[in-house]
Amino acid sequence: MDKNINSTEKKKVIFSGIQPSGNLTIGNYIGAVRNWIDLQNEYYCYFCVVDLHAITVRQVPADLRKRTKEVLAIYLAAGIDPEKNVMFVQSHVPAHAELAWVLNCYTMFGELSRMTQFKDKSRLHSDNINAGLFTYPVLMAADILLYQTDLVPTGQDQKQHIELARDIANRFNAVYSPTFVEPQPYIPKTTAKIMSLSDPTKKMSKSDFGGGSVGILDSRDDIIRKIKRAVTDSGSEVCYGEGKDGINNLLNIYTAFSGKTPEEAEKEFAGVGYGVFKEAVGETVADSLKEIQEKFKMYMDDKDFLDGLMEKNAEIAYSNARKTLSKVYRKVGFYHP
Ligand code: ATP
Ligand code: LTN
Repeated sequence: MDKNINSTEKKKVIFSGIQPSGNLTIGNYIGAVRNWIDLQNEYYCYFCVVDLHAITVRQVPADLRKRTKEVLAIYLAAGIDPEKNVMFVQSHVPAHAELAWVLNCYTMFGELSRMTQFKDKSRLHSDNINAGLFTYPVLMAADILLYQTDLVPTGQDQKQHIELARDIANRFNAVYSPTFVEPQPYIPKTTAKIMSLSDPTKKMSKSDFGGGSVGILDSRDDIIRKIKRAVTDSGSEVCYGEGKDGINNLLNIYTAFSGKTPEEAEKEFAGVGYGVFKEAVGETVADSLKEIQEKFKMYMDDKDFLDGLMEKNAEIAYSNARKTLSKVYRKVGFYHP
């Protein structure tokens, strides 16, 4: 692809990212990466590894470094084409942190206090409620607004942050003059929110170490074992229903990986017990992830390719981001001779 954003007919712009804060889960795959694959032909896409966001929670430096590369390799293994998309690492493009500072001054304390992810994470990390955790959504707004993004494909949990990014863009545009495109959330209706296997009322998360998460890179045995142990209710019928959070979640996982409809899945497992159903879900997930895992290994073994890709794409991203940043600096009144 010609990655010069000005050269071809103007495609709409997409931006999305994942934090290298843990092993990517099947929630990240179903809720994010897998949906990106269909978008890459129609849109000008930026797919970012958001390492600046990851340090809002304490990370082991060596693990963060390793995971940053791994997330990029997972993007590639899942089918994101490096020739068609700008795939890069957030901290390689300093414009993200620079714009975030400016936008901090156009974001209200009250707005940030209402963010549910902040409230959840403050509870989870009560010993480290740092300012970065609080202003996390402003950095995310900077990611999005820097590239004049039209659409932001994420899971449902990020909708509130994208709406805030829109409010910040509107505010800035109103104080000065049109500067930013107003981004829209892009949340496919079919995208299920995958819940934790150990507590199906909570979102499956890559920072959950309690066995509630299935990693994209987990071994076949681990996947099957974790799904076998998933918390379910005391009933025995495999069907969607109120109070059946565990089974609802497993059915969602099954339909997401098998491509079957909820009705087809219910029919397939009519009359069988939870044990047989769980076994089938585990095997389906493991089978579907096999190819990604093989490709992942291939990319991880080619360090030069990954490093070169990061470098080249960071340059492209920076050259596009710089245009917005210069505009912003000029509008707020910074003196740059
Ligand atoms: P962390 O546990 O570190 O907070 P996370 O697993 O919630 O991370 P993020 O990096 O915050 O993952 O999210 C990356 C993308 O994956 C986002 O688009 C988010 O909406 C999506 N996503 C994360 N978890 C799920 C889930 N359980 N189901 C569906 N989508 C998800
Ligand atoms: N907060 C997001 C990750 C993220 C993101 C972004 C997603 C950071 N910057 C920009 C879309 C667009 C999350 O998924 N937790």
